[in-house]
Formats: sequence, C-alpha cells, structure tokens
Amino acid sequence: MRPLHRIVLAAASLGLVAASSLIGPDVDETTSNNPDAGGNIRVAKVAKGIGTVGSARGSLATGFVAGDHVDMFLIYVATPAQFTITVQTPTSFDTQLFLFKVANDSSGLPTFAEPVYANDDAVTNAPGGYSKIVPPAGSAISVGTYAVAIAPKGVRPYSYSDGGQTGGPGTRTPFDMFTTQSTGLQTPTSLTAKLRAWFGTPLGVGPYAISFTGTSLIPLTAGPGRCGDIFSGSCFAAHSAPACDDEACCRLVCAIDPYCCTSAWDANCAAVAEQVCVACNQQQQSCPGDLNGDGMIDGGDLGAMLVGWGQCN
Ligand SMILES: [Ca+2]
Ligand SMILES: [Ca+2]
Repeated sequence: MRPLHRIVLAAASLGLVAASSLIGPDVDETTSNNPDAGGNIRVAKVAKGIGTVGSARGSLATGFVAGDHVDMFLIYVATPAQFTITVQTPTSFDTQLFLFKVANDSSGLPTFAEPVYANDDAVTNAPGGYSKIVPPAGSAISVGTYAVAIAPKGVRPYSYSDGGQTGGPGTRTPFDMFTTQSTGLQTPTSLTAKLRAWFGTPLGVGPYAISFTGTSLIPLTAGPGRCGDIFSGSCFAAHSAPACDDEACCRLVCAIDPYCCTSAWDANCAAVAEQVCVACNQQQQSCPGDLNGDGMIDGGDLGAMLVGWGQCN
C-alpha cells in the first residue's frame, strides 16, 4: 500500500508557490500530527494559536483511495469588515474557493459545514483561474470560526435533500451546495444544508497558497475542554483546560490518567499522549497502513480502504 501522505508531502516540497509572495504568519497543512488537511470540519486543519494568520498553504493530489482533492482550513474571522480570501497566483491548477460556517451536532461538538460563499474565477479569463471571496457589504459574516476549502475545478461540495443529517438510501438526493456561475460570488442553494461529500473529477491538482485578511488564529481558549472537540487544545501540547482535540487519543490518555479529562491537560498528559497516541511519526517514518494520514492506524483507515474497494481503472 502506498502511504498517501508521503505523496502529498513530496508534492508540497516542489515549492511551486513562492513563500515570499505571502504576507503574515502562515499555516501549513503538513505541520501537524495530521499532515493532510481533510475535506470536512472534523478532519480540517485547525489554525489554533495566538496572533494573526495571513495565509495557508498545502497541496492537492490525486492518489490512492479517494485522493486528496480538497483541503479545508478552520480560521478565526477577527475583523469581518476586512475579511477576504484569495488564492495566490500562479497556481498549477484551476482553483475554486469555498467558505462555510461551523455548526454543532446534537451533542454540541463542532461537526457540520454550512455554506456561506464560493468563487471559481474571480474575474473572467483570470490567469490560472484564480479564486477570491470578498463578502459583500451587509453580509452576515460575524466574528467567529469559519471553514475555508480549496478544490480544483470539477470537484464540488454536496449535501443531501434530507438536510444532510439523517436519512438512509433512497431518501437523500445529493445537490450542489452553491450556485455554479464561473465568475462572481456563488451563494448557497440552501442556507441550512450540511456538507456531506465532495463529488466530481479534479481537472488538475498541485500546490497552492491562500492569503487571508481580517483573520487570526483560533484562540486556544475557544474549546470547552471536551474529548474530540476540534477547538480543544492539542493532545500533544499542555493547556489549562481538560481534554484534547483528538477523541481517540483523548480517551486513551484519560483512561490512564483521569486528571487529564477532569482538571487540566498538563505536561504529563501531553507526554502520555506522545507515548500512546503517536503510532507513526510523519516526519521521519513511513507508516504504510495510515491511509488517511492522521498519524494512527485505526478504523478510519479501514473505512478508507473499504471506500476504495474494487477494480482499479
Ligand atoms: Ca492536502
Ligand atoms: Ca477557478
């Protein structure tokens, strides 16, 4: 089996997007325990910390199983009136940008992406098909956490006709979450739709960089201190609230040391996490069973394998 995230890292290292063209601190999808930003809220790259964030970078790839056709970043909109998102040119593929709100599931965990705006090509015949979202005056953008996704032309976000939360086979007709004009701002086809899947064939992939204005890192204190809440602190760094952002790792550590889930995720909890949660070191070692590149070999990888089951074409 080919380790998907190795391919992604190799593509990113080509350096086709110059760092010098970007302003402000940067969030890189490869610099975490999960070296690939996923395509939905629970697997997105969460830009947590202190201070501003001016850009995000990463790489899209085609590859084993479902490939790496979409990357999503969670950022904090600090100044809504100044908020913009721009794909930096030149890009090696024709990009699309998508902006989503973050919505909670019934247990209160941030889980769902709801549509806000999207853009394919900012203006007709833009070189490389660059993408840009500038919320219009009077938009409903407010201070808080939003999800930004980048995908190549050909790949689109879909919800289901049941609202995307329930429903079995036969009850859910997929629909595109945004209007589909090639230039100008695309708007939601249903304000309450929840992102369920990305469909389509990518018309190119490669490295990219996105610049932001009006944004900051997501405050470290934003999380309620619950296992698996993406706004909880990192499992591998001490923080004052209990619990951490990776649910499986959090439960493993708290089974060993309940203090980590009842009082604070201190340095000892982070050290235990390093011992029991890091099955693979994405920096140095190959981990061929880690199909979804989250640094662990678990049920998520089995699911990824089953999705890709069948004859290769
Ligand atoms: Ca990626
Ligand atoms: Ca485009």
